[in-house]
Amino acid sequence: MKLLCKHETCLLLFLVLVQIFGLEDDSSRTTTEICSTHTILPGPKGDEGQKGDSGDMGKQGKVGPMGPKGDKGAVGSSGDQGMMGKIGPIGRKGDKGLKGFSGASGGKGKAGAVCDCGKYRKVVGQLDINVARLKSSIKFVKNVLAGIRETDEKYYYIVQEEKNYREALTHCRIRDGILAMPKDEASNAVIADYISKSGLFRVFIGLSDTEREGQFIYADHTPLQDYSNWKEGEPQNVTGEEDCVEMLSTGKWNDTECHLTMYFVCEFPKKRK
Ligand SMILES: *[C@@H]1O[C@H](CO)[C@@H](O)[C@H](O)[C@H]1NC(C)=O
Ligand SMILES: *[C@@H]1O[C@H](CO)[C@@H](O)[C@H](O)[C@H]1NC(C)=O
Ligand SMILES: [Ca+2]
Ligand SMILES: [Ca+2]
Repeated sequence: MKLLCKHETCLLLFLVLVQIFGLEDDSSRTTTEICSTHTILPGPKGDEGQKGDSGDMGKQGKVGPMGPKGDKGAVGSSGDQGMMGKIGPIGRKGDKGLKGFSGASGGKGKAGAVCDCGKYRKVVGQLDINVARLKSSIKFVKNVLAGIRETDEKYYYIVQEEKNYREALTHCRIRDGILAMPKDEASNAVIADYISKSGLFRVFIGLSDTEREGQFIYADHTPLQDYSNWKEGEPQNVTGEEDCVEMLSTGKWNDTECHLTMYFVCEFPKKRK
């Protein structure tokens, strides 16, 4: 009993009893009562026991509290150089500087190469000729449109360019015409009116006695027929060089020198022969 009550088994037994009978307070008291009432008086103290073996190593202790802040350390060594930074924004435009001194004049240039321009010059020359011809043609057409006279058979046109007789002949011919040949009163009147209305005094007509003095022949090589309209006293062969004929604004004819220059009248047939 003594062993029973002092030992854990005794307590365990009482706990079992408590569980069985559901008496907490009573059972604890009962246990005490049981153990006290059944206690036997202790014996004399025993001899000191042998020294026990050293126990196992204890468990690792808990982490201690944080220690106090340490003293400030010495300045560290300088670090490596950092990478180059990004390019900054473009700055504002600076003020205009003062004008610099003018530099020394450059050296003389090298002599140019000789150009083989012969053929080009020839082409350009031909172009000039063509342009001149074209201009002449345009002027002719313009003047034709400005004023022209006609009969049933022919057109008459006064070219207002001063030419000598030969040039006048050519001028009419290259335009498929001929220096005007008044062969009757009607055509002579048309030309005369044309001259006076144009405000002119005289023009060459296609009549001359170049081949044989006194034998006047038209530009188409036909001789004077039954019509002529000489001014009184003409042809008079004054200088011996009056082989070409001009018509005055009155319609009268006068033999005159062929080298003189004046306007002239061309005629163009309406029907091609
Ligand atoms: C015209 O003059 C030339 C040169 O003086 C002369 O030879 C010719 O006989 C003259 N003709 C007439 C018809 O007078
Ligand atoms: C006729 O021709 C001659 C010679 O060119 C000239 O001297 C004379 O003035 C002319 N006559 C008229 C009326 O123009
Ligand atoms: Ca003559
Ligand atoms: Ca004359």
